[in-house]
Amino acid sequence: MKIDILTLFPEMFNALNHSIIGKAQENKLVEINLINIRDFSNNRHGKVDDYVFGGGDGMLMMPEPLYDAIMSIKKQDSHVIYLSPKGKPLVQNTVTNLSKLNHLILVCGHYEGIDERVIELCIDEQISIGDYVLTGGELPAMVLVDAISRYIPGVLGNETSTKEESFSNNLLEYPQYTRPQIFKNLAVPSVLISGNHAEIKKWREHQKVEQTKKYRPDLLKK
Ligand code: 4GT
Repeated sequence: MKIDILTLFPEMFNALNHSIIGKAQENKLVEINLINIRDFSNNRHGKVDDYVFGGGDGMLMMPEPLYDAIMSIKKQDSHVIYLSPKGKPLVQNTVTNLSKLNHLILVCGHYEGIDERVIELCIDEQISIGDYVLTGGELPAMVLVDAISRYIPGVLGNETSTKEESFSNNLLEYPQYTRPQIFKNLAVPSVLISGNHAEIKKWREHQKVEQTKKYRPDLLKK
């Protein structure tokens, strides 16, 4: 998968050069391409923002550089996403669907956001990562890249499955333990060291429901 990210702050995305997503890039499983919107400014000072018509605080990203930046990379099979608090709240099902696409273009707003006409002309879908406001769309874009990359074959070791994890079938994961068997007087549930794989499977399925009841009862109603 190729992901083009349009931003005024490409350096923020250095976070994606580490750990699992960093490895995925090295292995060419996901190609992340950062585009600085300022490079598309027609102004000799590199101006990319302007005052908001009608008044109000803050600056808005100008339409021209952003439009030109998007159009310079947009192809037939591109899916253009604007990260925005107005977007559809991101859920695991959206993540898996997006992971099947060939080319994503992620548009990151900053300041007060972008001119509405760019949304009208260029954006296929708006996505929000939750009901709160941030200073820019960069962190949401990174959240999306991370969540999607996990579903690209080869990104997670084949020992790590995305089939049995939290939110698949709207259930949370069962609790997990490693050594030592007793830690601060707390023992690992005995079934897990019984060697009885059928019992372990049964226990884990039961725990998924218990964990969901305890932490996210709202998921059980879905
Ligand atoms: C929150 C989210 C988001 C922002 C979210 C345009 C300028 C939007 C600042 C940006 N805040 N973007 N995508 N909840 N702020 O996803």
